[in-house]
Amino acid sequence: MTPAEELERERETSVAEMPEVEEAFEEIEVDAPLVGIIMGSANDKPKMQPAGQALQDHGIRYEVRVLSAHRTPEATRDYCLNAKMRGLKVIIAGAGMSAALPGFAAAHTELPVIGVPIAGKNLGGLDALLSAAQMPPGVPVACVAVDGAKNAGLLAVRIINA
Ligand code: RP5
Repeated sequence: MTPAEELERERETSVAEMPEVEEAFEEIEVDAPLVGIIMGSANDKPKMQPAGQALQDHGIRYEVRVLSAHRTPEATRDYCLNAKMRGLKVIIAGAGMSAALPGFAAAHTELPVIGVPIAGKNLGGLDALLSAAQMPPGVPVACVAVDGAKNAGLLAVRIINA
């Protein structure tokens, strides 16, 4: 067999094997998270916990990160830029005061972002509500109720199962 014929035979063999390889990959259980829950402060955890609970109740894998638009802007930007490539389908972003995390996240990803306004000491969460709900046109943020993390989780479930 000439070298050219050998090459051609190798090529045919590898092409013929591809469907089997693909099938084998499909069978591999990949437990990568589908939802990223991010929040501006570790102090937000108790109020964001119902989002994780709702996802868990529906068998949706998620991860949790403390990331802030103003305290850790570079880490937050990198997380959002890489989120889709890492296999995430939805980002849930919780923040108190007018911290801008949901809009900041939406500016750095094509994924759907669900904002959770968290009530702080002043203004009853109106500051956070407006910073998420009143995003200027072009950068969408879905916004649930103040302290509405449970609905954020349930909405993420619906988006993933749509
Ligand atoms: C926001 O500022 C956080 O989301 C938090 O709700 C608020 C206050 O943060 P801490 O001072 O409690 O860390 O960025």
